[in-house]
Amino acid sequence: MPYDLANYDQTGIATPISVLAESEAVELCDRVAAFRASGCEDTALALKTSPHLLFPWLYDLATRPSVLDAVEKILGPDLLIWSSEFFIKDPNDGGYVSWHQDSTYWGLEPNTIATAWIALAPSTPQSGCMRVAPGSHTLSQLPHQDTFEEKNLLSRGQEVAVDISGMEVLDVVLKPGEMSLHHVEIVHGSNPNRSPSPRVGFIVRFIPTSVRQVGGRTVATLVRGNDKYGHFDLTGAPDGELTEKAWETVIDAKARMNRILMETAEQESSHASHQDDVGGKAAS
Ligand SMILES: O=C(O)CCC(=O)C(=O)O
Repeated sequence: MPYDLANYDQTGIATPISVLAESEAVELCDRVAAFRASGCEDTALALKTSPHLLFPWLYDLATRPSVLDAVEKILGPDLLIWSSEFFIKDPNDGGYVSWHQDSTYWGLEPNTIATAWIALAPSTPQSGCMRVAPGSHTLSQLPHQDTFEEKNLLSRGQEVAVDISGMEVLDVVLKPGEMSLHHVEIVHGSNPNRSPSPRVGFIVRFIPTSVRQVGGRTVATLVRGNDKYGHFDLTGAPDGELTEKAWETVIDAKARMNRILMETAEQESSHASHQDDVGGKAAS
């Protein structure tokens, strides 16, 4: 079965989708490299914390008609960007991504959520391209464990706590300027970069305006259509590159999100200890 937009509901992945010329992607990749080499002390934070709200040229990339047209085919006409981030692996830096489902900690409902993975450099098995288990999004939410492993590029090193060795795996090979779209519940991960050049993916998380954040109110960017739900405080394009206002927006969004995630984790652990109590009482 081809992994195209027409089969996305069955496979959970659509790839490759051409969204910009290879030469433009290479130019953008050079801008990312220049920023990384600039000595700015907040480089890592900026590249990980919704950089589409910090750099007008990344906002433009995330909202290109070629990107939004493809996303609209999956999520419908009213689209928000919930977040964006870079996943960069330098040659032989050992960075990898454990098998996981994105849905695990995001607290978004329902699960009509898609990630655009836009390649700014070649993404191949040698450079550690993303790998997905097509169809695994139909398994719903699987249990995960946090490993906090140093080389894992995920913040908690989360990985699925089920044996996935029997699943079919697809290498999502992309040329610079191509993207894939994946479902929030597809099982995916990636190996380290063993090629001589960096693997650079710009990742944009899209939701329809009907999706809501459980446990609190945070920020999203309306990029197509209308928002008749009002589940998020809406932001627009950044007013310049790394401006004070742009940073304020990003830091505020990050703080709100962290608070929600912390409160959700606390509620989950108190629910679990209550269950233990109940279990203990029942057993005694
Ligand atoms: O870039 C990678 O290798 C993994 C990306 C990923 O986990 C994601 O986009 O959700």
